[in-house]
Amino acid sequence: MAALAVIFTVFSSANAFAQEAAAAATAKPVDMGPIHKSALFYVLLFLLLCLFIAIVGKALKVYELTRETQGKPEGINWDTVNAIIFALFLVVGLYGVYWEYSVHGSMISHMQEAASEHGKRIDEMFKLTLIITTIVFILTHIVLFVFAYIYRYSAKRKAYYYPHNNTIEKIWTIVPALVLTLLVLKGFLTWRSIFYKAEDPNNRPLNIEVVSSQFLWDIRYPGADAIVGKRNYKLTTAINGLGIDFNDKNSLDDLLADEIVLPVNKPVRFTLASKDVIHSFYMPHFRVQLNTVPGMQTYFEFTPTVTTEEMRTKLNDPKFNYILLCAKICGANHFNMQKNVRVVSEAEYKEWLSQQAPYLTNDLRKAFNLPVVAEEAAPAATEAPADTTATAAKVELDVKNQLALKK
Ligand SMILES: [Cu+2]
Repeated sequence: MAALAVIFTVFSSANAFAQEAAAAATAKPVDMGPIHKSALFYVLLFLLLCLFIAIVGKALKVYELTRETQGKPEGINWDTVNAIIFALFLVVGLYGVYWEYSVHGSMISHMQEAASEHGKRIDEMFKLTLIITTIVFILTHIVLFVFAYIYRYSAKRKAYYYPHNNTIEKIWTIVPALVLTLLVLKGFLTWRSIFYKAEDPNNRPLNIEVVSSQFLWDIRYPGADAIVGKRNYKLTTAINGLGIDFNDKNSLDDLLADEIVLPVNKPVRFTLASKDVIHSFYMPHFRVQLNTVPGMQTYFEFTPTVTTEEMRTKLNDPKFNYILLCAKICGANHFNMQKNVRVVSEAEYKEWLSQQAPYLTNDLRKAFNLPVVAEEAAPAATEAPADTTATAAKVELDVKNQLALKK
């Protein structure tokens, strides 16, 4: 009864925590509610099963001890019982593998086809590795459990003394080494083909800088010069959150964006950096993932091949959107660290880009001793930064509120 009480206490407090977490989450990309509940339900079921087995075990122990005190021979042959459990475990386990592949395996095809050039190669690697490891997993487990069943203890049989065999040692060293070498080599070549390709002078990549911080992504697009200017963390101030160096001419026309918009079939090169801890730049539909590391820059270049509209038609889902997520648990609001990604035609991209706000405001011009621009000269430009600053301030406030809620 005490054990049951403990189980129920754990269950109810964990459930309360799940509800609290759900309430704290303002933006819920995936509804985790039912999954939490069912996982806890199965944990509870498992603990009850353990309790049941323990009770049966005790009862059997009493039965054995009674027979012993009465001078009768052993009632249950535990070697045979264990051997049968091993065999059953194999059958149930193999069925579990089959079930897992047939039910959850379909999630691989639910994860939409790669929407980038290199993504297909990543998927090939994934499938090849999965096929090889599945075959090895099934064969080794059949051998493991079948041997445990066949060679269980028997009083009629004497164990054969077999201390060493060089041939077997060679086979089980060389075969896995060969298979692993092939997998690693293929992985290495795939990685190389993604990262070290000759640049096409007629189709130079679009440069975009993404800076991560707890719990935001800051996106900077280059202006007409197609180059994103330098950053220097020492220049970080209240009005220059990214520490952009406006002494670098390339920075002057840089633009601040609230979402990532990419022209289709054009290579794009992301320069990644981090302001605080390690985050991970993850765009699952494009098979792109790379850490953003404080103190250094990382790069990922790829070519998106399917527009958002095309993907919506393909999936028959008018609400579908590509997404950028943080794939490194980086703190309390890690789950909320995401951005919308849109892949559009070249014309739509240019139209969108022309509406983005310049990073350089008059306040920043003063700070860097640059000539201040008259207000009426660029009405859109002066209006927009104020707006984005307000949005940024609001997001920051939201995050603080959420942190306060947690406490
Ligand atoms: Cu993060």
